[in-house]
Amino acid sequence: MHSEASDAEFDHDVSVLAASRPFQVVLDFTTGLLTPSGGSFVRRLSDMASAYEDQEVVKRMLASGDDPVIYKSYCADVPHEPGHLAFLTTIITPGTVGSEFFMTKGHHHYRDSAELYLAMSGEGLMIMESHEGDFVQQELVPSALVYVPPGWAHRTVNTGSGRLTFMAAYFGDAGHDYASMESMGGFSIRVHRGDDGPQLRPSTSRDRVEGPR
Ligand code: M6P
Ligand code: ZN
Repeated sequence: MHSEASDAEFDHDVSVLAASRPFQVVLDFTTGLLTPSGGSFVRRLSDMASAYEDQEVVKRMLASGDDPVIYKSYCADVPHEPGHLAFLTTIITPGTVGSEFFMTKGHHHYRDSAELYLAMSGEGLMIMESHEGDFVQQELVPSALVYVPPGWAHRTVNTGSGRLTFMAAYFGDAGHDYASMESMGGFSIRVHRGDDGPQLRPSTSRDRVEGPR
C-alpha cells in the first residue's frame, strides 16, 4: 500500500495471466471494491495538501493530526502499455476541507486521450477543464456514465453525505499529468458546501499563482 499515487505506482507487477489472457473482475457498486484487484493506493489530505483552496485550514488540520483519507483506489491488473485499457475504482470519503468538498487531485493525461467514468454509488460532480479554459460539470449519480474527451483535465468531487464510488477506464499509455493544472493554480472553479447544496465558485488560488491583474 502506498500513500501517494504516481505513474510508477500504476505500473505495479502485472501477472502474465492478466496481461495476456482475458479475465473477469467483480465491481461492488455499494462499496466500490474491485475484486480481485492488482493493487490499491490511498490519498490522505497530506498527500494533496496544495490542492485545497483554504491553506490555513489545511495547515490547522494537519498540525492537529487530522489527516483524513480523502480517497482510495483499487486498480485492475492491467499493464500501463499501448493497446491496453487500464481501469480502477475510486472511493471518495464524504467531508470538506473548510467548505471545499473532498475531491481527487485531478489531472490531464500526458497523451491526450479519452477516459470513461461510471458512477456506482453516492453523489458527486465531475469538473472538467479544457486546455483552452472551457469548463464543464457533470453530475455523478449511480449509473451515470461520463465521457471525458482528449485534452480535458478532470477532477471528481464528493458532494454527498456518504461515500462516492466510481470506476474509470483510460488508455494504458495515457500517463497522469498533475503538473499542468498545479502550475496554473488548479482548476478555475471549486466546489464548496453551500446552504442549499453544492456551490461552484471561481477559485482564488489561480490569483495566487498569476498575481494581481
Ligand atoms: C480515477 C481515474 C484515475 C485516477 C483516480 C484518482 O479513478 O481518473 O486515473 O488516478 O481517479 O484521481 P487523481 O489521480 O487525479 O488523484
Ligand atoms: Zn484521467
